[in-house]
Amino acid sequence: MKIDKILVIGACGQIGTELVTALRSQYGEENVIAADINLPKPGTKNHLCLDVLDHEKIEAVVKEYGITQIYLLAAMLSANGEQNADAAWKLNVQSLLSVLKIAKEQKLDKVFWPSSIAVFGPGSPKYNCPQQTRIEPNTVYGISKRAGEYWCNYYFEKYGVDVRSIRFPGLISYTAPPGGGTTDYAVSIFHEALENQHYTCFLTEDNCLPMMYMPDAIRATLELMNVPKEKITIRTSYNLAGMSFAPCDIAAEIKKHIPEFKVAYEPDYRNAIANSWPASIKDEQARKDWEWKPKYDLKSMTDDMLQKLSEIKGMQLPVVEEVY
Ligand code: AKB
Repeated sequence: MKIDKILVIGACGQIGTELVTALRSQYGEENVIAADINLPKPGTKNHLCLDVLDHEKIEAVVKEYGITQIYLLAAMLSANGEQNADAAWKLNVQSLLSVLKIAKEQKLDKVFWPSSIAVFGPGSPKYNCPQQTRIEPNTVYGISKRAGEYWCNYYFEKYGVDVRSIRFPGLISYTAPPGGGTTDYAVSIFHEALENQHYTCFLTEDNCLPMMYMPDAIRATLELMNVPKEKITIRTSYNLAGMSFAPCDIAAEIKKHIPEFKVAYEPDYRNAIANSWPASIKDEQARKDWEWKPKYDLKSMTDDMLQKLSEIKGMQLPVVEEVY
């Protein structure tokens, strides 16, 4: 029987940190190689230092370890991308082209590559944005993700590379921080609420965005990668919905646990990026093709985030009496 050998590139990032753990429980620790440009935490097993722009090195790793699947997670997100356009384009697109080429030449079984709701632009429907619609991104990150989606489709159509992709909303997690995105506020707000009972938000209070709790995002990735090939009808990238909220909604939810919590609003350039994206997403194709269904909503995500983060920080959440 053929053994699946998995390479996760960008393993120390927000998705990678949790995905590596999930993949290791599915495939076994020895069969999942975590690779990142950053050094791992001491004691981490099966970790390689790897620059995703080093095509020869990735190819050598694939051959040496007999890799059958690659999860390519390294990317520069929307906010940082606007400040470093050339570097963002190079990192986001060249790395994908490199992996797709290796997948074709080394006949890999599968590739996973995350896209984003950032592919949508001001011309896309604001609410319940569907899979197929006007898609005209106006950020470097969004353009790179849209180009990447077409490259995935191209390698599937032309060379049969089984590459699968999800357009992730903003991701919220307590294990690793996000790095340089527009939706990062939805993670920072929890840390600041617990530590300082105050947060200054870089979006306006009503700027609503699609979001998802990391356990749902990890489950979605594993489900998509495990579904039989024939069931996949989208070879660009699947819309995926979790929940939608604005800063004032999440602030109100946190206040239920930390009544003294206050938020100030000082919108910056990231507010315009958020304005160009849909407020909510319709994911009917993912629900149809691989029976996708999110588990977490704003309330259950907030309860869990505050619980887990206060444990990590060694803090006690105040006991708030419910008023009936
Ligand atoms: C970002 O804010 O750039 C990312 C994303 C929506 O892909 N979290």
